[in-house]
Amino acid sequence: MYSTEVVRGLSEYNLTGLTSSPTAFVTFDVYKAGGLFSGVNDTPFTGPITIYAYQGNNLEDISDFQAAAVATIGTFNVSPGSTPVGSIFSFDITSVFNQAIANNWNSLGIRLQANSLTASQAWTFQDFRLTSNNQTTGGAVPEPATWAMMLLGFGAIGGTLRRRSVTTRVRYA
Ligand SMILES: [Ca+2]
Repeated sequence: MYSTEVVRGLSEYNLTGLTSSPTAFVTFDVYKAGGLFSGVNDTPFTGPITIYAYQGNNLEDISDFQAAAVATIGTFNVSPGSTPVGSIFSFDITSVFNQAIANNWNSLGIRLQANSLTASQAWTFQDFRLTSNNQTTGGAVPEPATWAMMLLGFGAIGGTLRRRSVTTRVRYA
């Protein structure tokens, strides 16, 4: 279920000690057209990717994909022929950033999502950073090992759902 909305792009920013800012931007680069693992999510997706903001917890965990979005930051399009590796995307998050500060959040999450992705499609982004008040905060971008664990997590969720639906079918047969 959640694997279909995963683009390899997720970051959370520790807001501790930061104050409201006249400008704030989130920026990231294209790392790869496709996923991180050969044979798994390695087909490039073509279409729009939406950037959502959510309340983070300064940890990379599976709840990052389930957390309710509090705002839509923007949308951009990707296609293998027209989105070269190294392309830089940057979006104004000033209002969302300042709202998070006003709400005393200690973490702001940014999630890239393409709802029409199939299980074999992905894009990989890297070097997420939040820039505000001339200070740059590096995003906690998952390392490949972390992603492997998360993919196992997705598999476990799928397995649970499948088992549940099989049980239901038997009961009503
Ligand atoms: Ca998190």
